[in-house]
Amino acid sequence: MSEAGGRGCGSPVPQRAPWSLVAATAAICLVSATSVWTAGAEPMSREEKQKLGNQVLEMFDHAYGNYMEHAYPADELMPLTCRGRVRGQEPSRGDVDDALGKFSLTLIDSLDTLVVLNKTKEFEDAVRKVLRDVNLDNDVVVSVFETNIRVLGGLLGGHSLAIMLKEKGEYMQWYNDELLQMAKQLGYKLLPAFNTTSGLPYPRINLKFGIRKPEARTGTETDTCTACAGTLILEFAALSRFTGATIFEEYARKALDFLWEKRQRSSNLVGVTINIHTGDWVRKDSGVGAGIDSYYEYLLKAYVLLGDDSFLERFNTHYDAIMRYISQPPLLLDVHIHKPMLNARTWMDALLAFFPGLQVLKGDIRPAIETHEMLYQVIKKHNFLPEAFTTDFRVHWAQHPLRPEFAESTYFLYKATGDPYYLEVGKTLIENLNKYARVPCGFAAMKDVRTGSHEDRMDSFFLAEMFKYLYLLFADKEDIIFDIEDYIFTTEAHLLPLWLSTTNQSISKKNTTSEYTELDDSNFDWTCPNTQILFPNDPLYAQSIREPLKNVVDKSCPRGIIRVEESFRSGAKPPLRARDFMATNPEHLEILKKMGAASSIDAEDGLRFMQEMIELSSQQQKEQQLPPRAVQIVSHPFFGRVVLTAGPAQFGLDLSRHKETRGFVASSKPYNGCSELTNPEAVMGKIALIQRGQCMFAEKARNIQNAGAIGGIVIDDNEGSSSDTAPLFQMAGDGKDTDDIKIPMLFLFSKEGSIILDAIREYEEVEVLLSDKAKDRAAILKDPEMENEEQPSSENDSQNQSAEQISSSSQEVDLVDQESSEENSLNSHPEALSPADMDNAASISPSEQTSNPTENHETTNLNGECTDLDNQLQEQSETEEDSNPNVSWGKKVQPIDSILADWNEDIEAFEMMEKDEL
Ligand code: DMJ
Repeated sequence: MSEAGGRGCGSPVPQRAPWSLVAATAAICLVSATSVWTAGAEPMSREEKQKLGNQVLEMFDHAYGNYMEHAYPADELMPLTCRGRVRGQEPSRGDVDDALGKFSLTLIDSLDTLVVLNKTKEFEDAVRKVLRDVNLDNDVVVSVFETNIRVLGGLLGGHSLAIMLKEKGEYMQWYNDELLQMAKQLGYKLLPAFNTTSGLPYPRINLKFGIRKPEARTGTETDTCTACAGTLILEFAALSRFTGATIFEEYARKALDFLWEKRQRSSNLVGVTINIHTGDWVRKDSGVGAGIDSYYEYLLKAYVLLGDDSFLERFNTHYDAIMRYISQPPLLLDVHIHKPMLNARTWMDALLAFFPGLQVLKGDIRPAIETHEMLYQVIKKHNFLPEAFTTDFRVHWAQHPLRPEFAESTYFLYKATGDPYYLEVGKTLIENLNKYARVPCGFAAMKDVRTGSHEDRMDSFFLAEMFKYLYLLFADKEDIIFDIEDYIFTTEAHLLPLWLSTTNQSISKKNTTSEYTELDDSNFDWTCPNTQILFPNDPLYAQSIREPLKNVVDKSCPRGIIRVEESFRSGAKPPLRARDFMATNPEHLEILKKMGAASSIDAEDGLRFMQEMIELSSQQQKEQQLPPRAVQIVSHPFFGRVVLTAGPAQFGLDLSRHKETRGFVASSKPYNGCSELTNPEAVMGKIALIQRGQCMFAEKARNIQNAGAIGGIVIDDNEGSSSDTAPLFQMAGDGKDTDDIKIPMLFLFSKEGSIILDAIREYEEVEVLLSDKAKDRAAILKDPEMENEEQPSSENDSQNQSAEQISSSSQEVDLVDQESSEENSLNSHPEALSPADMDNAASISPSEQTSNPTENHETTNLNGECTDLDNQLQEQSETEEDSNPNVSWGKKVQPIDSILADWNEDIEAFEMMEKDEL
C-alpha cells in the first residue's frame, strides 16, 4: 500500500490531486473493506480460501503445462486436438486469428501471471524462452489492438515484475531489461499504424512490412473500433516512461484526443466504429461492451497511472452519459449516440461484464453490485456467460471463449465490499471451469453453453487474466510475493507499476491533451465512497442491494424495447408493436402510414417499429432453427470430458424430448451409408458412423436403422471442415414422410468427426452419448456402466495421456470405403439446407422458447415479478423526462425525408450489428 494510505476516501479528492493520492485512493477503498466484514454471507475460513487458491494453481498448471508441452512455440493451444494453433496451418477463423502473430502469444501473455501465482522459477524459465525463441519480425498481419494489449502488455508486465524480482535479490539477477528492449522493438513496429491524418491507428499491421503496400497486405482499411483506437495509452505510456522514448505516449494520447473530439456532443457518447480518416462514426450504437469497453477503462486507468486530470474529466463526462442512458439497472443496454433514449439492441454482450469492476475503481459500488448480480444469475443458468444474451436472459450467441471479465469484476467487488458472497461466486466459477471446460489437454472454450459442447480453442487471455483474478480473489496479502496495490491492471490484466507516473513525466507536460480545463469537485462526485463508513455501519449493504434482484433472471418476462415508451407515452393509445402487427389489419396499416408523417412521436414510433421488426425477424429466424446437439465421448480416457458440437436432424428421435442415446460407435459399410449395409453385425446395437454425401441424410438413417443401429453420426466429407469455421446446420429430411425413422441422427464436421475416428484408432472401443446437453461428467463417472472402467486418479494423471490419445492426424482412417468424392462442393449436398431455408422446426428447446407474443406487455420489476408494462408507462414518462433534460421527445417535428434517412441509417446499423462478431 502506498504512503498515502492514511487519506480518507469519503471526501472528494482535492482539485488537481497528485497521481499518488488518486491511485492510492482507489486502492485504499479496494483493500480496506476486506478486513471489515462482520456479517452477511458466512465468512470463508482461511483453510477454505487456501484450498481454493491451490485449486487455481493446479488449474493453471493444467492449462499452462499443456500449452508448453503440446503447443509451444505456437501462439495458442488447441485443447481438443492437443496441439498448437499455427496461423496459416488451420482454417481461418477470420478476425479472431488477427491476435496470432507467430510470437508465442500464450507464453508472453502468461509471464506476469506466473509471478502473481508465485511461480518465480517458472517465470525465470519463461523469460529465457521468450528471449531465446520469440521473433517479432514475422511477415504476418496482426491486430494492433490485440498485439498491444497482449504482447506489448505482456512484455511490459513481465519486465515490471522482472525488475521487481531482481531488486529483491533472489531471482532474475541476470536480467538486463531484455524484455523491455523487445517491447520497444514491438512498439516501433506498431507505430506505422498511426500514419493517418486523424492519428487513429489502422486496425491491422504487418509485423515485418508495416502498412507498406503491397507486401504488407494491409493498410487499406477505413474503419476501426473505438476500443481498438482507444486502448493504447497504458502500454504506450509505460513504454515511453520506462525507456524515455516519448513518441509512444504521444501517439496514444493523440488518438485519445481525437476520439474525445469526436464524441457525440449532445449525448457525450461514442459509437462502436469510427472512420480512421474522416473521423465519422460508422456505427452509431453505443454501449460499454464489445467495441468500446476498454476505451472507457483506459481513460480512468490513464488518470490513475499517469495522474493527468484531463483523463478523469473525460472519463467522468462519459460515465455520466453511460449512467444516464446505457445503464438501466441491472442491465446495460446499447443506445444510439444521437438518440440516446432509444435502445439499439435487446441483448447484451459478455464483454460488458468487466464494467462492474471499473465501477468499483470509479467508486460507484451500487450499480456494480446490481449488474454483477444479474450477470451471476445468467451464469448460474447457463454455467457460463454466453457471448450475448437477451434482456429476458435467453441465449443470443451461445459461445463462451472462457472470458475473464466476470471473474475480474468479482475480484474487484470482493476487494471493495469484503463480502464473502463474492468468494462463493469465485468458487462457482472454479467449479464450472473444472466441470464443463476442463478437457484432458487444457481447458476448452464452450462452443455452445446450452449443449455444453466444446471448441478447440484456449485463448491466451484465459491464462493472462482468469487465473490471475481467481488466484488474487482467494489470496491473502502474504500469499503474494509483492504488493499488488503498487500496480495497475491493464485491460489484459498485465501489471504496470504506479511509480511510472513520476518517471519521465516530461511527455505529458510537453504534450498535454487538448482542451484541458481545471477540474472542479463535481468531477469527483462519485469517486471512491468510503468503505470504512459504508460497510462497518451496514455490513449487509451489498446484500441489501442484491436482495431485490435475487430472481431477476429466473422470473424475467419477455421484454421488448421499452425505453421509448417510457419516455413519451402519457396515456395515449399504446403504440403498434412489431410483434402484434398484422398486414391484413387495416388499422395497423393506417398506423404504419402515419408513422413518420405527422409528429416526432409517430416518427419515433416508426423507428421503434422498424427496429423491432428487424430484431423480431432475426429472433424468429434463430428460433426456427433447432439448437445444436452434443456428442460426448464417455469411454476411457475421455470420461465425458470432450464434448463435440453437433448439428441436429429434422427427423428421427428428438433428443431434446427424450433421454440421451448412449452407445459404442462403429463405422458403417459402405461408409456413405447410401445402400444396405454390408456389416450389419458391426453396427447392430451401436451408433453408426456414416460419411456425408452421395444420398439424402434420411436415406442414410434408414439404412443404418435397418441394420440395427441405435443412432447415427454423419461426418462431413469435406476434409478440414470444422464448427470453428463453418456454421452448423440441420439435416433436412427427404421431402417425404420420415416418421419411420426412429433413431437419433447427428451431424459432425470433419474436424470433430476425426476426434472420434482418431479415438477409435487408438482405443478401438469408443462410447459416446448423443444428447441435447452434455451430461455432467461426475454423473458419467458414477454411471454403473463406467464402474469397471479405469478412471483417472487425478486430472494430472490423465493429462499426459491425452496428447497421444486425441492428437489429430492427417492420415486417412482405414475403415472407410474409399468412395469417389466430388462432394466437396455444396451442390453435391442436396440434403443440406441453410437455416434460413428451413421450414418451421418442430422443436425448440424449452429454455429457448419465446413466450406467446400476446403476453409480451410485461416486464420485470426488481422483485422478479411480472407487471403490466402499460400501467408503468405513465409513471415512467414523468420521471424520464425530468431526468433527461437533453431529450425532448415529442416536441420537435422532423421532416419525413430525414425520418426516412434515419430509418435507413438505423436499419443499416442493425444489419451490421447482426453481422458483427465480438
Ligand atoms: C481480453 O483480451 C481483454 O480483456 C480485452 O480488453 C477484451 N476482452 C478479452 C477477453 O475477453
